[in-house]
Formats: sequence, C-alpha cells, structure tokens
Amino acid sequence: MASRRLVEVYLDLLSQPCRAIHILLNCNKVPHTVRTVALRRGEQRTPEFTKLNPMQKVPVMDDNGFILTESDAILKYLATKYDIPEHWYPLQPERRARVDEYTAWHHTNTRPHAAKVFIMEVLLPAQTGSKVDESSLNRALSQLDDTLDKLESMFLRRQPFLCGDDITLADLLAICELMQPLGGGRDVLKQRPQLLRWRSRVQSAVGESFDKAHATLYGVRDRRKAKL
Ligand SMILES: N[C@@H](CCC(=O)N[C@@H](CS)C(=O)NCC(=O)O)C(=O)O
Repeated sequence: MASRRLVEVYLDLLSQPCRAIHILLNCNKVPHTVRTVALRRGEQRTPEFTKLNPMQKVPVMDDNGFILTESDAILKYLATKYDIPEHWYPLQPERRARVDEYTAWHHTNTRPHAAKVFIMEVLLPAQTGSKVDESSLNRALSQLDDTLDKLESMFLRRQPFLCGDDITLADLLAICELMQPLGGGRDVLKQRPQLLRWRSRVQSAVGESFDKAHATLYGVRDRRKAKL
C-alpha cells in the first residue's frame, strides 16, 4: 500500500500569507514539509511550479495529491483536517462565521493596504533603483490608517483577539500583513496601544513560531538599516 506523504507547503517566508500558514503548522506541531519557492528568483514562474499553480503565486499546499491555493482556503482546510485546537477555526456556526467575516474583509482591506506600504518603501526601490514616491506612500499610509482604525473600533472593540476571546486564523492573516512594513523599518502599530497589546497576545499565543516565520523579514529590515 502506498504510504501517505506529509502535507507539503510551497512557501516564501517574505510572503505574508505564507507566514500565516507556516505559523499555524509550526505552533500546532503539524508534521509537514516546506518547499521553498524563492519569489526574488522568479521560481513561481518555473514550468514545474506553474503546473502546480497556474496563477504562479505562493502559498500552495499539496496534501497527498490534493492541491490547494489561496491562503484563506489552505488555513481553513488545515485547521479542519488536522489535529488543531478547535478555537483556530471554531465549529460553532456563529463563531466560525466571525472568522469568515474577518477573512472576507481582510483580502480587500488589511492585506492590500499594508502590502502597498512595503511595496512602495522596499520592493519598488529595490527592483527599480528609484526613490520612494513620498506622495503615493503618504496616500497608502493614510489608507492603512483607516484600516487600523477599523481593526480597533470593530474587530477588537470588546475582545482580546479579532474574532473573540481566543486566537483564530483571522489573527494570523492579519498580523502577518501588519508586520510586513517592518521590512522597511516601519512599525505601523507603534502609535497604537490597543493593536500593540493585540500583537503581544498573538505572539504569546503562537510562541517561537512567530519569530521563526518572521526571521526572513527581520533580515530584510536589518540589512536595510545597516546600509543607511
Ligand atoms: N490571495 C492569495 C495571494 C497570493 C499572493 O499574492 N502571493 C504573492 C506573495 S504574497 C506571490 O506569490 N506573488 C508572486 C507573483 O505575483 O509573481 C493568497 O492569499 O494566497
């Protein structure tokens, strides 16, 4: 009988949604294999990877031949299929719906707004050699500020985590996006005590898997700082 392979995840840890998956697997000790896809080397465009994901994006999961793309779907699949505490993606319909509510909102709010700041301050200057476009950056920062306001006033209003009293997949997706601008030395939560407290709670809940997932991003930040 053919033996079952460990779940495989194709990741680049400079990618926010990839880090969310990495943290979920590591802090819950789900046996898995990481296949690194180096985006900076264009490995997402190789014929082999394109066969796996014609969208040429990470993350991708291969669970014994079941191929899945989209971080949201992958996180929910892993939490449902593997031996992971129920609070990550609750079974109770209302609590689960709260997680789905955030994750639906996330992809048109937290993700694009935080990512844009990183793209403008780090990626574009590194790829093109051009200076940061300050007026576009300020526009992006102001959009991100609106999103941070909503995180505080809606999702964290009366609860310690985005969707209730315990950590869920929603917190992982959100924190990994909000950490991204740190690659350019910018802590977007610095002036926001409520969100800083939430970040500390998330860090404590996931333990060392947080820094393990973010080591590549810290490296980008530190190398940039050394060059200034
Ligand atoms: N909606 C997708 C987004 C995936 C995505 O945008 N991945 C980026 C890295 S964060 C990527 O692979 N970019 C490579 C490219 O566009 O060439 C998800 O949440 O999984």
